[in-house]
Amino acid sequence: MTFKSLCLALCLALFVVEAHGYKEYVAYKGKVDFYQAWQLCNSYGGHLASIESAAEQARAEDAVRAVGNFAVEWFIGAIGANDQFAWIGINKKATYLNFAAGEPNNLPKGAENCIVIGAGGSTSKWNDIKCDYKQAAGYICAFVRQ
Ligand SMILES: [Ca+2]
Repeated sequence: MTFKSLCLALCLALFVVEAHGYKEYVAYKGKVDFYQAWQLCNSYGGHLASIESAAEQARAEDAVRAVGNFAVEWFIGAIGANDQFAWIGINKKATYLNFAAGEPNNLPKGAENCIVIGAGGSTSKWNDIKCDYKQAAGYICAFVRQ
């Protein structure tokens, strides 16, 4: 194997690991809005949680159960409107969605551009909510492990 092809193989391997890093989720209590939650997760070395599969949803739920429950809301890291959302921490369109029945309703009209897990009947499903909402119990950060 030439040096060039070895280097290419290593770079590709690193890219694959980076692209498919395992996310560890941690929920933090704190009555902060979306923007503060986003900054806090960044300051901890993670990102306000992106959830891209049912498996990741299950791990995010476990993180909440470690410190609280779903009778209250927990911010996760998507912004958007109606059913079009993007994960800000990883710059990806949200394709896995887990909204509660009747959500996202974006009410009052056009005002709900962030997402929380919880509330509304103690479900772990999602609800779109105002980004400056300050009554959430906390927020969930994701830490990508290599
Ligand atoms: Ca809503």
